[in-house]
Amino acid sequence: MFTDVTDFRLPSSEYIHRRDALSAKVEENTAVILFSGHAPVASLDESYPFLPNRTFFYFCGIEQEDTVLILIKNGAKDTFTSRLYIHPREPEKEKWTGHRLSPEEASAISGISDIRLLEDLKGDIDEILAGSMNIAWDETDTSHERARLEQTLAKTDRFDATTDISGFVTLLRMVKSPEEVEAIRKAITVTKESLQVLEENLHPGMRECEALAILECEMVKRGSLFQSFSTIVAGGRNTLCLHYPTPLGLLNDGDMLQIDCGARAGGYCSDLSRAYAVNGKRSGRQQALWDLILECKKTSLSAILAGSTIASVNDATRKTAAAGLRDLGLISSSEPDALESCKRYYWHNTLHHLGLDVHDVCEREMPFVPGMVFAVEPGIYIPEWGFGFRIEDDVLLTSDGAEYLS
Ligand SMILES: [Mn+2]
Repeated sequence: MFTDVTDFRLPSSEYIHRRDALSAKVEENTAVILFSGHAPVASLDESYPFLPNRTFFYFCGIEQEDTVLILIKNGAKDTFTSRLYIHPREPEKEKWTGHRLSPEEASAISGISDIRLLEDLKGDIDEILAGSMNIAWDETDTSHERARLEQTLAKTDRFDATTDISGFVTLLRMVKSPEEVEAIRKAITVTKESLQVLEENLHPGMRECEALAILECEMVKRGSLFQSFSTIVAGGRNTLCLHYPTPLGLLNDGDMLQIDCGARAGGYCSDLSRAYAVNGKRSGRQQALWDLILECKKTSLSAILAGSTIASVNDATRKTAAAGLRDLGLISSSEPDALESCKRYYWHNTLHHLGLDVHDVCEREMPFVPGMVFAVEPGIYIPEWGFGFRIEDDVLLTSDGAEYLS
């Protein structure tokens, strides 16, 4: 099986639709200004990989540094007049940076016809500020670019007339369109195919880093250059560290191996966790924990319904975990509050939203509605037994309940 996501992206109609949805929410006479940002510096002239600001990306689909999106709503129209500011094509610079988007390419991706050059940005912003327009932006954006705009605004009387769109964008992002679900499905397929290759090659004596290399190789080969998060590969006692950061250990005969990984497609994340017996056969205790986690998963899945909340799914799942841990003798009958005692072994939340971010933006208390996508990951960790694990799958909430995407 080989799923190729090198060219996968959402159609520009998605971005047009999202801008229309935002336009219906902002007041007349507003300019929304969003920045793609810049790759953070790792050290000296070395940078971390670039991931565009997610609010910016959500409204235009552009993945190029230093790009600026301005959406203007004025009295004349219900919808935005949209402009995108990009770097010019510069063959000399592109010897180092690689291909920069041409105006035509930027237009095809975003569905925006008015593509301008960054050199026009300052003058255009001055013009907007000189008028009586309100400024809207994403206040969760920590980029230098937004900080600079903030300084400029502080010198004008426009500063008190700024609007933060991040809350509304969170509500939009929480419910996925069919195109977004398709992107997440693609990302999941890449992850599953990569896990399959690892499973076929797994054997005692292998190092954690070799398992990591197999997974990364398979995901990158399929076109997922940057994963949804740093792949977690942990064997034996290392499974007791949830975000185990140094996968160099040996995978021994009799160990469990925890994998938590996710490829990306079209900017969208997947998030799967698997637990493998390194020698291919689970021991008695490993099987007992496996059965209990699957039992928890069944509870979680049936608790994910329209109207449920993150808290209600957590509570239902913990009840199943507590009962199982009592049966295994890990919570003794003398402990009066099994749910409280369960916290010794059940360390993290059961689920989170999944989308452009792996732990996607959300209103935590908000009741679920169809179209939401979750990663569901019940996990139990037993220090006395020297291991623990989670099994994680991604689901779409439909009007009939949770449907597996993975
Ligand atoms: Mn997860």
